[in-house]
Amino acid sequence: TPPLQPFAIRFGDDNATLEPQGQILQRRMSDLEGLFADRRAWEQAVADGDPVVYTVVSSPVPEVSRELPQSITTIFPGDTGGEFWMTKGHQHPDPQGEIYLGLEGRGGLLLFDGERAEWLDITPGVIGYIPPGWAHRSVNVGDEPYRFLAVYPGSAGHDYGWVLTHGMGLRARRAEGTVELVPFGTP
Ligand code: M6P
Ligand code: ZN
Repeated sequence: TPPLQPFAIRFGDDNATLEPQGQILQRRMSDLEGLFADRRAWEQAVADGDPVVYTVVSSPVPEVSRELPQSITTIFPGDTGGEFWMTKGHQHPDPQGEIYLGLEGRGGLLLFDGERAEWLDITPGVIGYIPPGWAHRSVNVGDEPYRFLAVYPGSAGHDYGWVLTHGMGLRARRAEGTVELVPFGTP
């Protein structure tokens, strides 16, 4: 594929979309099997209407080598068994960095390199830096949608199996109006 030509990409209404727009991905509760600590609560949420937990709207920049794709992720507010709604989380098979820019709401960026776990608070105007080799998961810790812009190398890829095998080091739980980070437990 030849490189794209230069073009402008704009934030749409409510910072929810990118224009022009490429793919839209919707992840429902049923797509998040094995990720929440409380499997019963997860099964119940799937049975109770299988809500959309997050969406990912991408610009038309493709995920290919040398290009720099972007996407806006919106995680809706909620918790399952006390664990805040979150993305699946992934490693980059080709270890490369990524940035997340907070746009709306209150979120957290959980990072795990297999040994060390880190938590970054992400609010509008904050950039979270994801170094090469760190798995990453986003969490909505507020009561409104949490949105962030991601920018990442097109050849980085997405490895979801790594998180199922290694876990993410910590879990983010709702606790009396605040966030409690607890040890992950057995993945
Ligand atoms: C961000 C980026 C995307 C990712 C999305 C959802 O927008 O990191 O590459 O796909 O978040 O996260 P996940 O792939 O873990 O479901
Ligand atoms: Zn990534």
